[in-house]
Amino acid sequence: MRRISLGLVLGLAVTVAACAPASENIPGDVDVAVRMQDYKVLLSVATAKPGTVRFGIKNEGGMEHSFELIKSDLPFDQLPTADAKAKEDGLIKQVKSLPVGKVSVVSADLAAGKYVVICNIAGHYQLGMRAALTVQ
Ligand SMILES: [Cu+2]
Repeated sequence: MRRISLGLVLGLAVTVAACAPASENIPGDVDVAVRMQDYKVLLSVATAKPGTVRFGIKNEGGMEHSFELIKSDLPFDQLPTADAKAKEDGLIKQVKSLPVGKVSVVSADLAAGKYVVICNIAGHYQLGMRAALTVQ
């Protein structure tokens, strides 16, 4: 009886571990590490050099997020919105869906200027998922 219980407990523990989302790491050699949280966007740097910029984006939150890189001279928290989303004028790069715990690496060829990094899942931009990036 005792053995059966122990087996059951171990079986459950293995099942729980298997169901937990795998957490990936942002590669160390990216130019900008982007950490998506509920509801924040944290950038490892505020500026990047013109040219090819590699972004390593991790969803550290507890729900689906997305990544959008938008070129805009507007303040990062004042992009126009419609239907609970930021308008995507100036969109340069996007990762439409970033599951919990996952990392996505994207490159963009960027000219000097002002950019905004956001999550554009409905409501998330307004809740604070936005950050400014200057290329110079
Ligand atoms: Cu989001």
